[in-house]
Amino acid sequence: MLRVLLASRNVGKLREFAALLPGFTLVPWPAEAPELPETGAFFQDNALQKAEGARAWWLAHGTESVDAVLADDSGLCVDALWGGPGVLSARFAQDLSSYAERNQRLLDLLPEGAARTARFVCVLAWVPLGGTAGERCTVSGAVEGSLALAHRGSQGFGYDPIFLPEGADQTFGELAAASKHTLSHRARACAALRAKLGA
Ligand code: ITT
Repeated sequence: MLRVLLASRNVGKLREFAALLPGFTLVPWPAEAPELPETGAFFQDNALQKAEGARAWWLAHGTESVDAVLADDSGLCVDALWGGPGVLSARFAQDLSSYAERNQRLLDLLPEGAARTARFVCVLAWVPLGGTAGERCTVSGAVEGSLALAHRGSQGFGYDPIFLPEGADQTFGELAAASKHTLSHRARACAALRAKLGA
């Protein structure tokens, strides 16, 4: 079984990876490890930057052997906001202390009558440390949908309570995790990664 260092501090993502990558042993990013920079303009740049940063740190300080590093850069892209907050999703409305407030601010930014279409995007970067873990690569997944009129549900994390996946009448915040995993951006990216690795 491949041992994979997960270069993320987002506990919502970590919980999802545990469900979405059952054939891998996941090693969490240690509490004492540094914050990983993400200064790129695109999800792909940031995913690779986080994975390479984690790989370099692990080679110098890692306490156990891992076969590869996996990093995730993701976000919510709203058409009426020119794709924002997009790559800046983790940094949007940082002056507010809860996601309920940040979600409300995002809904309030939509001009009246504007299209509510949006999508979640996830790019995964895979960087091997050993010879058995395949090639360095990136894969992506997306799910189309729209913004709900108000925050609904307490499942998931982040922007889940305001995102209605296409064809559904429940937000990701109302859907059980197992249902989110049948169609989410992260589930699709994980499926692409497994296909690429033959795992
Ligand atoms: P790491 O870099 O440590 O992985 P992060 O939270 O900073 O954690 P990102 O830079 O990729 O991660 O930011 C993505 C943000 O987009 C994240 O903080 C959430 O607010 C949001 N997001 C991504 N996937 C999501 C999902 O499945 N459900 C809800 N919100 C999501």
